[in-house]
Amino acid sequence: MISKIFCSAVMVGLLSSASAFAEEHVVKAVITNWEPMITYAKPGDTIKFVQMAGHDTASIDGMSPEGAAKWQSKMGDEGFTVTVQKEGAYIYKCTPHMTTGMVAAIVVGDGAPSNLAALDTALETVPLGKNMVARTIKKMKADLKAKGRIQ
Ligand SMILES: [Cu+2]
Repeated sequence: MISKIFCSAVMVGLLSSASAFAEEHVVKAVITNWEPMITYAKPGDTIKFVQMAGHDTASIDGMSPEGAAKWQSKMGDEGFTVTVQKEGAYIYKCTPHMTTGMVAAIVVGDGAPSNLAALDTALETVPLGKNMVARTIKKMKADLKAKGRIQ
């Protein structure tokens, strides 16, 4: 009886710790695209960027959930890793190839990302490669719709 209660307490402890089940998601730089274009993750998961010769990875201002940390890798930083803690949608770029479409998305958490409206607002202030950011948001929304996560 005592050991059963103890085991239950341990299980609750494990389940409440996001890092205990954190996953690593690999995103590849392929020519001037990110593969996959949309990565689905849970809070606490990591995103690892590979095949980075000639590329960097950087968050875009206003294109992450409220309070999320920004990131900016060095060029060619093989295996650069971002840990996503906040739920919502993140749109990121490769700086040299942003205007040719090297823009992608990370969706963290379940259901509808809470910052979709904020992304649309921030889009107006993107100085370069705005059409490519818009294209990525559109594809992400279509994918979320197909998954039944947004209307
Ligand atoms: Cu690139």
